[in-house]
Amino acid sequence: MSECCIATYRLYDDKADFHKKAQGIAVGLTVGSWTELPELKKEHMRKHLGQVVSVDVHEEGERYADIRIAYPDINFSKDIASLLVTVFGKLSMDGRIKLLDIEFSESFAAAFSGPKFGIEGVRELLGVQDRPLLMSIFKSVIGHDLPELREQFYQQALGGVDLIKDDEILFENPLTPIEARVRACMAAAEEARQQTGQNLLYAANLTGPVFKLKEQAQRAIDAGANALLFNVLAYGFDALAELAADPAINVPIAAHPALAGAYYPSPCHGIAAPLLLGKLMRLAGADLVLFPSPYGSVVMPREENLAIDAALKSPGRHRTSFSVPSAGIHPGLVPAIIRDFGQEVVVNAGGGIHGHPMGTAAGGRAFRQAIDAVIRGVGLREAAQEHEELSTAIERWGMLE
Ligand code: 1AE
Repeated sequence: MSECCIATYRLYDDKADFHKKAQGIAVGLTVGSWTELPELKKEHMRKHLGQVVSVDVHEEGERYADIRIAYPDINFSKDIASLLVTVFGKLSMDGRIKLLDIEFSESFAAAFSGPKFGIEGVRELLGVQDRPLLMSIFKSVIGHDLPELREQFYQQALGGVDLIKDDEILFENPLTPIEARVRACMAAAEEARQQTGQNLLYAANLTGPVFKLKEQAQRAIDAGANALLFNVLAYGFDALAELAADPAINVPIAAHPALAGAYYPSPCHGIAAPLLLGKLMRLAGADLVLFPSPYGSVVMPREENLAIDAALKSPGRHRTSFSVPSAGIHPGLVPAIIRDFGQEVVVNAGGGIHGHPMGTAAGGRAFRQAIDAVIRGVGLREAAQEHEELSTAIERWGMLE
């Protein structure tokens, strides 16, 4: 058989013949009909025909089957839209079925350049090798003018964060258009660097009409942006892939998971999180991928988090991407984050930094103190005895023991 991408589905049904269903999908999503074709036509269509690879039926509890189907590469072009429409286009609306995984063929994967920087490249840009990174999120961005955003940025930078990202809901607006915002924030970054000695990446939110994204990215980069934030699922994976493959867009891209909840949480519909936020994000070229953690305000089960992390970091053709477990993160969660994700992780917080009772800069310092304590093998409570910022954060938000 020629090169194929293999899709795995979980299909729920009380009484269906799953083998027959699988055959129906393999034929229906490729040549459309098979048995009715005359022999000559069959021969001609054979190279396009989907093949059932396996059917694994589970009868205990709710009845379901995990079905694997191979789709010949010659049926679709080498872009993520064609692949997804082939394997789960109409099928996504046809009963209780969830797309769990796709194994990309060698030549399909080879059509994508993947992350331009990856974990290694981002670390190199920052000059930080020996600890998890810390990212902070602008909070309260709408309605603020440039001096207000600049001050907010400066305070975050003073706290010792490695990356600062725009809030994903900050779009082009007359008060803080992207070029002016980037100039103001990068000037604040330089001012803070004089005090902290620390490099910093600012991920400006890339927004606007889809066909103008590259132009917009270029303007941000020309203004000094050294990273970008991108709402990948709103624009589509191929928009990210185009940006990541463009040599002129020579900065890391952080993928925001906005809209992901419309795809992954149901057990019997949608696209599984490890595929959506792991495999596909890495293939499309995200250097950093945000997703809800198991412990914060918006949560995702721990096993799904770990499977995303594995998809982003496992050895493979493309550079690895940073996991950025997010939403409701505070310093008391740092031990759990490092336990689950190891050192190759970005600790990311908005409210957990700006909401610190001693202010935004202290919020950043509390996180850095927590990270340093965990790396040194010191308990947070013990470290908190030496650091007022950390002890105040633990008093405010507690800690996961
Ligand atoms: C899963 C995305 C998290 C995010 O974008 C965000 O803004 C989090 O903010 P906090 O840390 O919950 O305030």
